[in-house]
Amino acid sequence: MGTAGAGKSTMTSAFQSWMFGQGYDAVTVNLDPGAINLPYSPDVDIRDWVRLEEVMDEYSLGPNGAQVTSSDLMYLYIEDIRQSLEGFRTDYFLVDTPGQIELFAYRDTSNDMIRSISIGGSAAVYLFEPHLASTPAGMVSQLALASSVKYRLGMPFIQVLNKADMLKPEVRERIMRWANPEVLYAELTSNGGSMNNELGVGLFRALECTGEAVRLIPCSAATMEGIEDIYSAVQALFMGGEDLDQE
Ligand SMILES: Nc1nc2c(ncn2[C@@H]2O[C@H](COP(=O)(O)OP(=O)(O)OP(=O)(O)O)[C@@H](O)[C@H]2O)c(=O)[nH]1
Ligand SMILES: [Mg+2]
Repeated sequence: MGTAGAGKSTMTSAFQSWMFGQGYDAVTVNLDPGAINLPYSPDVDIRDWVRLEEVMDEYSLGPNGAQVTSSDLMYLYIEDIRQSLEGFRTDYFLVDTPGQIELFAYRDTSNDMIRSISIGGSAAVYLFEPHLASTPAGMVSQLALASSVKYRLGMPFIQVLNKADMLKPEVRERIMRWANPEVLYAELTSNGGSMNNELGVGLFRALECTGEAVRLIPCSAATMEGIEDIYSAVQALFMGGEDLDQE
C-alpha cells in the first residue's frame, strides 16, 4: 500500500522476482481495478471482475468516484476472489492495491475484503514516497496518513522508505535520524522547519503518544536494496524470525 505513485506495483514485481531468485514461491494479486500497464502479470487480477473504465461508463462517474464504487463492487466478488486465491498452493501472496490510498483503505468494504483474503495471516507493507517524506513537516504528514491507514486496517504494519535510490545520501541519513522522535521534534520546531506551528506539533505529539518509533526500512525496486529486510520483517512477525520455508 501507499500513496499514488509510491511504487506499489513496481515493488510487487520486484518482490516477486526477488522471491523467485531465493527459490521461494510467491503469487501476485492485483487489487487495482484501474491498473493499465502493470510491470508484472498478476496471477489473480481484480480486473477479471471489476474494471475501472467499465464502472466509469456504466455509472457515469469520473475516475475517483469510479474508484470508490469499484471498491464497493469488489466486495460483491469476495467469495470468488477468495476461492481463486485458495486455488494456489503457495506460502506467499503479494497484493498490490489501488493508487488512491484514501479511496481504498478507509472503506469498510475494502477492509472486509482484506480480512477475507488474509489467508493464514497478513501484513500491510506501506510505502512512503521519499520526496513527500524528506522534510520534517512532510514526514509528520506522511506518518499521520500511514497511522490512520494502520488504524483502519488493524493488521501488522511495515513501513518502507521507498525509492531510496532517489535520495541523496545526506537526505536519506537525515530521514533515518528521525527514528529518534526527539530529533524529529527538534527539526520540526527549529527555525528551519516549515511547520513551526501548533497543528504540526500537535500532530507530532499525537503520533508520539502511540509510543511507536518511526521505523522505516529503506528500499528500492531499482537497486533491490531492502527487499530482503521487508521479507525478514514479515518472517519476524509471523515466524518469530525463523524462515517459513525451513519449517
Ligand atoms: N527510482 C525509482 N523509481 C521507482 C521505484 N519504484 C517505482 N518507481 C517509479 O515510480 C513510478 C510509479 O511506480 P508504480 O509502481 O506504478 O507506482 P504505484 O504506487 O503502483 O502507482 P499507482 O498504482 O498509480 O498509485 C514509475 O515511474 C516507476 O518506474 C524505485 O524503487 N526507484
Ligand atoms: Mg500501481
